[in-house]
Amino acid sequence: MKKQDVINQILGDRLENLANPLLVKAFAPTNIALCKYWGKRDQELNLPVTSSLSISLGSKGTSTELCLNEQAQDIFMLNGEVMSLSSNFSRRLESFLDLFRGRHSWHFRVETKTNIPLAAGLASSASGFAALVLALNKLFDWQLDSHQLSILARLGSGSACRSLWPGFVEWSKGIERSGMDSYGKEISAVWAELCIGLLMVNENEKPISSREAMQRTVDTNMFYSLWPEKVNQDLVAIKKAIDEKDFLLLGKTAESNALTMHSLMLSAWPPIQYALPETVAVTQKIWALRQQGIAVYFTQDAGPNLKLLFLSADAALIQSHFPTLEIIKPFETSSSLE
Ligand code: 2P0
Repeated sequence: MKKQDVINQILGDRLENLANPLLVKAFAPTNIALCKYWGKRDQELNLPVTSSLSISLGSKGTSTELCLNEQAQDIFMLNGEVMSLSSNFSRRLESFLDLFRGRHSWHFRVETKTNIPLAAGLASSASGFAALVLALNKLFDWQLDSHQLSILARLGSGSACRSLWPGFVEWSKGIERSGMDSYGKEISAVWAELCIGLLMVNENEKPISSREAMQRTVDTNMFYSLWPEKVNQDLVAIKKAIDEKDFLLLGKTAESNALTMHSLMLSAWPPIQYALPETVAVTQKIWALRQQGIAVYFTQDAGPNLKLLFLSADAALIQSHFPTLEIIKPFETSSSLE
């Protein structure tokens, strides 16, 4: 099945809606997976092999302004700069927008502002596609529900389907070939004491995209067949931890899940290693702090940077050990997804 078939199924006649003449705006938070999405059962539709579970980072994310462009080409801006149409950023946006041009062949002006480092494994494409879908929904007045919006966001980037809500979100893998049952769902839980610390090790663009890295893992690693069962167990543990506010269970499970994902990449061929020497040094420091009885854990995505997990009672102590740490309290900011 092609992306356009899914769009047609969701939007039907609404694909021909006239666009709102005004500028519309939308915000979506970035999300960090506590149980990772790593591997697809359908590359065209970004359908995952397993479910995954994330936490959104409050006001950290992407704000997008969208309007029609009168000229016969798109204009893309990122953090105030006009992007070349041949850049990777523009090409990904353009091909996504191709799905929504309808018989009017609309062209768009998209102004994206993000307050997270791009391409540094901080899920900027997730909040970017989620914000764009929210903006399109407003521009064309589609009035889609959140699950339909989540499916559209997934077509841009898999993890984007988890970026439509604050707090914890589970992306159910679904079993249908169309992916109509593969979307994010909010988990209604508040954990005010939970902190995420962003520890930037390196802001350079990653050497290999997560899209390519996950496919290579699936294609070349015989141990990948064990990953779905690992995820099943971790999802149960993380949901229990959220339910019972059991931080040690949450931290241990999230860290183990991330380390398993990275060890699968290391044993793919050619091997993939996102960690830099500084990343390794920080993970060892975290393990040493735990030996001293300090409850701090980490997770790592497709990049060298780490996200630390700890509770607010330990925030000052953790900050003293990692002076450059940016601390986010996901449940403190009421992030508006207008
Ligand atoms: C996640 N990551 O669950 C995992 C963990 C990175 C590491 O989802 O190909 O940009 O667009 O569906 O969503 C990053 O992959 O990949 C990602 P596509 P995506 O957050």
